[in-house]
Amino acid sequence: MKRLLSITFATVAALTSAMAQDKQTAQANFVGADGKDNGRATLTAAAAGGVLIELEVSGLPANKWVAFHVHETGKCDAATHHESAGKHFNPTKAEHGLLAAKGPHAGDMPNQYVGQDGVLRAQVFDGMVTLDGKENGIRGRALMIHENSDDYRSQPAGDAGARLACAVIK
Ligand SMILES: [Cu+2]
Repeated sequence: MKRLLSITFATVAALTSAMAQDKQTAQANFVGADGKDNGRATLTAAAAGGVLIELEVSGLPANKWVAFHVHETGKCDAATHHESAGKHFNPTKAEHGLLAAKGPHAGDMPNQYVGQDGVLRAQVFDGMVTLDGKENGIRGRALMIHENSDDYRSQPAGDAGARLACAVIK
């Protein structure tokens, strides 16, 4: 009995450690252009690859399509207008744009619509990224919402304008 118990504990410990290393969910808290908290996202990795991103962000321009991307650096500093987050996440060195001939960046996602209340509520699936530690993993990188829509073609970032909300993926 004693031996069985110690095996069970060892198994639980091994499983717990495996789950911590290969966590299939992540969280991200948005920081607005003014440096204040303005929303959050929950990310869930899909078994076949790709990540579902569920988000709610407030204080955005109402009745407008806005660009939504993964940027390469997980640093959201409003004092730099969130330039701290760097360029789009682009591990395959593709061109920018979901509709570009040599695109897209792994961090390119479709524009999202902000309602009358200035709140963006969306569920977006990016099939080009993961939450694991591999080359296309986005944990430790940043989600970004822009002032304007992405034209899906202009280099290097779709002419999407100012960075209004930034969230480090944890
Ligand atoms: Cu962007």
